[in-house]
Amino acid sequence: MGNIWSRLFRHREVRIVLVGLDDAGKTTLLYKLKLGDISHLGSHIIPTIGFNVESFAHRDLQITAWDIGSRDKMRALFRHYYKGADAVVVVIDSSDRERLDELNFDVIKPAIQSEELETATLLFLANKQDLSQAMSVEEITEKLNLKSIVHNWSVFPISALKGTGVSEALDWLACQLGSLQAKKAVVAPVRESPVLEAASSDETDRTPQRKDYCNRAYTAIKCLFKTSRTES
Ligand code: G3D
Ligand code: MG
Repeated sequence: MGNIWSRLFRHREVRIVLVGLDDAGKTTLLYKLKLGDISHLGSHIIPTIGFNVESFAHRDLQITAWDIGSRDKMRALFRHYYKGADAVVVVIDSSDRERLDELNFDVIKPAIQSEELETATLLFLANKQDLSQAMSVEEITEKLNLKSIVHNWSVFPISALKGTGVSEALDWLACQLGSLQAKKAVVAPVRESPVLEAASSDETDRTPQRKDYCNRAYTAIKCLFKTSRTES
């Protein structure tokens, strides 16, 4: 009995690898995921030499995340961390238009061509959305030609520094990796806030809220589709 109980409720362990160009925000994201509040770290996040690894729980998953140093010569080493990875998270500096080609050539192409990642899920994070010059998810999707990728993938806008968008992205990932709790969370109905409803008589005020519903609904549909495929 105890055995069945622990099999049903134990955290499933998954392994993810964070990659991207240097300065994209991988280490900032890792500590945001691990610690939640990172404001006390200030400028203590130093450029990564080698790797950082942290383990943390998200819903019913126990996630081990590897953040790999990515200065030029280190990028060739990414593939050594791919073996056994359930997912690769590509962190993108959305404010850096100049380096998208470099990102594509040095990081994305080798990842999608890697045999080790044939069945892995790819999550692209358009980081630094708090900056006014940040590219939108649509612009990044087009410029990186993400729609041509055959893996299970998605892209989310986030700010690792502020923490915005991170839990939505992680829920999508957890959902793809079989988290029952994440599936329940993304399919849960979104209630309109009475305060917002009363305050926003102007149609344009409601647009971001509607967009959020659309994103949630889209994630939910993708999750349900995934669930029915894995269960059948
Ligand atoms: P890396 O591990 O991918 O190399 P880091 O990147 O996590 O070391 O972050 C590089 C710089 O980007 C850091 O600034 C960090 O604070 C900043 N950064 C990370 N995420 C965000 C974000 O969401 N928004 C903004 N505005 N900045 C972010 P410094 O100044 O310490 O080099
Ligand atoms: Mg780093």
